[in-house]
Amino acid sequence: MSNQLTKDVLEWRSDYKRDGVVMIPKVLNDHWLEVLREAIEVQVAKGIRYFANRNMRMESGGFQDFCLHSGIGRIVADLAGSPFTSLIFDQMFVKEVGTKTRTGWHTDQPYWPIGGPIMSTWIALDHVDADNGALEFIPGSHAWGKKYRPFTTDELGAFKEYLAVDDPQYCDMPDFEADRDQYKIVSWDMEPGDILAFDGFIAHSAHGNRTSTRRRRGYAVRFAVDGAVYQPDQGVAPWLNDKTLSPGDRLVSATFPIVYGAA
Ligand SMILES: O=C(O)CCC(=O)C(=O)O
Repeated sequence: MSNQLTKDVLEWRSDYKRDGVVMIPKVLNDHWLEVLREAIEVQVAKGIRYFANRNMRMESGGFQDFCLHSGIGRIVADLAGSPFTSLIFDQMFVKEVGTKTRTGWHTDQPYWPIGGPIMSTWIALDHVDADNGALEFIPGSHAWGKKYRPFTTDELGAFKEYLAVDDPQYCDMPDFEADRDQYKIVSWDMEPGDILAFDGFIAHSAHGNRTSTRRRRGYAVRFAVDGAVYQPDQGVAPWLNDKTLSPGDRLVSATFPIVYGAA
C-alpha cells in the first residue's frame, strides 16, 4: 500500500467530515491490485447477482488477505480520526460492458443494524468514468439526519420495491435523479488503485456501463470506526445480525473483527 494519506491526513479528514466522501488517488500498489483482480475473477465465474457478492473476506484467499494485511484499516482509521477500525463486510461490484441500468440512488446504513459512523471504501480496479459506471454522490447528505427507507433492487441495482413500509424510523427518499439540477452531485474519474471513502448515510448512485469495451470492477469494504454501535432495531439485512452483541455495544466481535488499532 502506498502512503498517500499520511501527507495530508488532516485535510482529508476535514474534507471527509464535511462532504461525507473523498476520492484518494493511488492508494493500492500493483501487488494488491493483482490480488483483488484475481479474487474477483474467481467470484465472477460463480455467476452470483450484482449486489449479492458479499462477505467474500470470510473465506481465506485474496479478499481476506487484502482486508487483514493491506493496511486499508489504518487508512480508514486515519481518515476517520479513530483509534481503531473493525471490518463489517466486503462486497464486489462488477459492471460488465453494456450494462445500461444505473445503480439507483440510495444510502447504505439504513439497511444495516449499525448506528454511528461507518466508512465504506470503494476501490477502482479499472479506469472508471461516467461512461463505464462512475459513482455519484450528494456531498453533505450524510449529515442531513435522514434515514431513507430501504428498497429491493433488480439484478442490476435499479429500484424494485420498498421494504419496512410501516416502520416510522424511515422516511421516503426524494427522487434525486428526477431533480438532479436541484442538487450538487459529485463524481470522479478514477484510475486502478484509487479509492473512494464514504459515509454510511451519504446518498449515492452509479452510472450504467455504456461502453462496449471497458469493464468496471469495483471492490467495496465497509468498516466501523469509533462510535459505531450495534443497532438491531434498524436494518433489513439479517445476515449482519450478531447474537454475541447487545444493542448499543461497540461493533467489535468475532464477526466484526478489529483490523487496525485497539478499541
Ligand atoms: O458500485 C456500484 O455500482 C454501487 C456501489 C455502492 O452503492 C456501494 O458501494 O455502496
